[in-house]
Amino acid sequence: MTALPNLRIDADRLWDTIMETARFGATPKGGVRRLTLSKEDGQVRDWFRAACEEAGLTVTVDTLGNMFALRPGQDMTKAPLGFGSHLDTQPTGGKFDGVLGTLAALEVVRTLNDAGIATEAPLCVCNWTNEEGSRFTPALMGSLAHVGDFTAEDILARRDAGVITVGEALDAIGYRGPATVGAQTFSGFVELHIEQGPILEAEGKTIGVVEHGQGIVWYDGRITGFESHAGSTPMHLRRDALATLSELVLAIEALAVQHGPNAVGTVGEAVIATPSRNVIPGEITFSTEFRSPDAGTLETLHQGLQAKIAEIAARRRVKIALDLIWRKEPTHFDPTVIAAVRGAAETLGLSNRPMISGAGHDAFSLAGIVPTAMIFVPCKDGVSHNELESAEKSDCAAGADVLLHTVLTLAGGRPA
Ligand code: HGY
Ligand code: MN
Ligand code: MN
Repeated sequence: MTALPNLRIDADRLWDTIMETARFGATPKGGVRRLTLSKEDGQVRDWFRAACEEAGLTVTVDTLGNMFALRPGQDMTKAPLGFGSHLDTQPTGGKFDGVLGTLAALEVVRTLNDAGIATEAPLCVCNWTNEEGSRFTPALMGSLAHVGDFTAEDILARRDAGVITVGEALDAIGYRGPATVGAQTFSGFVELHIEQGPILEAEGKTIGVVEHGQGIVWYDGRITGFESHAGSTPMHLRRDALATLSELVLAIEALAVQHGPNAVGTVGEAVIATPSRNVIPGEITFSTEFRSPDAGTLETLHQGLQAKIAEIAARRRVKIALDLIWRKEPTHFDPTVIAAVRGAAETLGLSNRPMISGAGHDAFSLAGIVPTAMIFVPCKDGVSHNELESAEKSDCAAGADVLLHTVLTLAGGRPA
């Protein structure tokens, strides 16, 4: 129980900020296309910086564009409590993925300011660069570099499909900041996020108390067959890269189903090198991923994929190269922070249940270095990474109230 049980965020103000930022990259279908380090990302970052400074926060930006907005505490010898999320979106993204957690953190600060409340520990509102991993790999890029999983030099040199580097993209929007990656310290980290799945809505629960996160393995693949005439090449002589990928996609799906329900597998990208309607595809690049909350299952899926690739490649007389480009072991969040989240939900009289996160989040990165946990709220039909993504205003406010009281518990808040 915090010392201020009746304190609540301003639900209208939070909702208005979510709707206001949705215009940066707004799509005709009502979604948001705001790829990391794009012009639209630069616009929302500028908006976010101005809003943080207007709330009295001191904003610093590191080499990879991670944004940290600091609110002083009464004891400045303490490391700040971090909270926030990301503002970049998928190509067919929505208004809430990442945005809710980042703007709810700003709303918490605005609420504390309005109420004249000081916290013992300083607070740090975060906007992490490239959580989505769609334009540049890996996902969770800025926060993973922050915790040391990748060097800033490695990340700066990564290229998108248009061969622009992260460094060039940062410079194009003015967000290659002066601060050293990883220099910002935290006493802990809390992230509010829409569930991006169907459980809370189906059970009529308002709050997910997230205790674990799935492990994730990402691969880049290349299939090399042989281009030849679509009309004159007999079926038994073909080395068809697209037919090979089609078989591999179904094999990946079958592996995930076989190891379900705690396993998922996806092929999200496939590019025929030189497509032509009357040429048998000779070369295809693709990406694929597996996820599971169980490390052993991830390894089984990995081995199963290797075996399938060897069998299909031999039978179809093609070459299949697969590079494991990113592996994040399953995340276990911190019991103290989990208890603070659950306690806040109970204080607020909000229905809640423990959860495992299917999606990846920056909190997965931070959990490797400081006590961390997450708060989920429902989204409509569990849909996300889709322009239809939607959430209820009341649920967004409830999640932000849980974030507020979790912060008060962890950072020690009292009337100034
Ligand atoms: O891939 C993920 O889980 C996250 O949405 N980037
Ligand atoms: Mn997200
Ligand atoms: Mn996402």
